[in-house]
Amino acid sequence: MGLAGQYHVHDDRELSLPIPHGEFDVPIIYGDRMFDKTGELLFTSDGHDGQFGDVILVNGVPWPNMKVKRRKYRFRLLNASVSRAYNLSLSNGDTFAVICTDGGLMPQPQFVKSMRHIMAERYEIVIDFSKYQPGQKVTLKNRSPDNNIDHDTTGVVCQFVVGAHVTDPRSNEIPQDLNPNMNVMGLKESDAKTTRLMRFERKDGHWTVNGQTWEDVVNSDYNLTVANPGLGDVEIWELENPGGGWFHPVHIHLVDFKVLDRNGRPPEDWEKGPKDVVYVGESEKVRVIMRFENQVGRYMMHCHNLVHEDHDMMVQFQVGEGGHDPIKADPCKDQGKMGPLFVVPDDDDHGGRGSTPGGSGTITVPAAPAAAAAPAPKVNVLGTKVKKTKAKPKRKVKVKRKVKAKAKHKTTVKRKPAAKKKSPRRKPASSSRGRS
Ligand SMILES: [Cu+2]
Repeated sequence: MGLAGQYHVHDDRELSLPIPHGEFDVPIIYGDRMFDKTGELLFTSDGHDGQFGDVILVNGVPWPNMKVKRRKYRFRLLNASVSRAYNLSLSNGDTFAVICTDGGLMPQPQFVKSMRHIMAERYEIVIDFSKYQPGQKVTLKNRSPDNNIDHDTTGVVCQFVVGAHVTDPRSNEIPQDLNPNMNVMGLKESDAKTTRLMRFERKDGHWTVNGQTWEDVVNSDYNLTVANPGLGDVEIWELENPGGGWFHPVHIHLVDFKVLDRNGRPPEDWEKGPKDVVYVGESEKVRVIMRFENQVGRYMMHCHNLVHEDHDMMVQFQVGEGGHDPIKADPCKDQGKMGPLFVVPDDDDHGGRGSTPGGSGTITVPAAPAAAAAPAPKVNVLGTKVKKTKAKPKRKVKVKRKVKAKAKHKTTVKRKPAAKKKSPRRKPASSSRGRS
């Protein structure tokens, strides 16, 4: 399920802005999880499509309340879900400001009523609670974007309870100009030397990028690459998802990029800042522009749906010539002395080898041969049914997993695809950096 944290990077520009700082600058790491009746985490990847839990944890707490003062607050949002995308809005329908994207402050703030937030994206938003009365409650809601499995508990993220008025006017503004550094955001199409197509596609049960998987990279002794831009080159990459019932959060390492357009339309308002993860929805082609600077060497690009990524939707590109070998430059030492990283529990109630996630359907996971006698466990979890916002035919997904030493089972899942919805929009020098 991974660990998630935030490093906050400040610079003089950001510290000089009158935006909320200190106690009014609050990290929010949130995501969905699934638990059994004993509170153990559960995991099932739904035929390698993804993991969709029914409990929303915010900084480790399910659906918390936060007392806020009547002033502006800045929230550093990180979606740490394995597979879930959110469409965030305030319960009263009010506008909030987006001031920062993955790579730092946007040039100008963007005022939105809602915004899509996919896995690993970082945004900083400012909510003005001075508009509300003491005691008033404001909920951060989630209207689910396409291709999620929803539960009737996943429509709410957390709640704010407004407290006393504050008289100190410092760090309580949203300036019109946030970031004069236009290194990334100043790039123009005409700066690009090369345009490359990167196709994110499921082929024969494998998650691939231009037909490649990370297994292919490993089998090439880490020499296989999808691109080799020269150091300092500007390139446009067309990130394409031909469809199939899923979206891909595409994450490019090393550089920040600017989103040029999505199927020819301008980027959403909240995407108008330096980024390194971008939503590529069904049947979408998203064009991004970037300069390959600072380092030579091999860097990764992958889908940030961790289930897609772990089933090999990851490739690498080489910038310039040479550079440190990411695999061999500093090999792990004394491996022979290391114990196992973790021990897989024998207890079927806790193993996550099969469950009924949120009551969303029946998942039958025949056990691996060695444990053939053990029936698939039935586990009660919090939450209830899958809820669909628009009637669509049920889709039966039947996936034969790739035979690997570790996973030798077949999963059959009935699930409904998510309803189509339009997502709304948003725009910042420093930020919450948290690449993986
Ligand atoms: Cu993906």
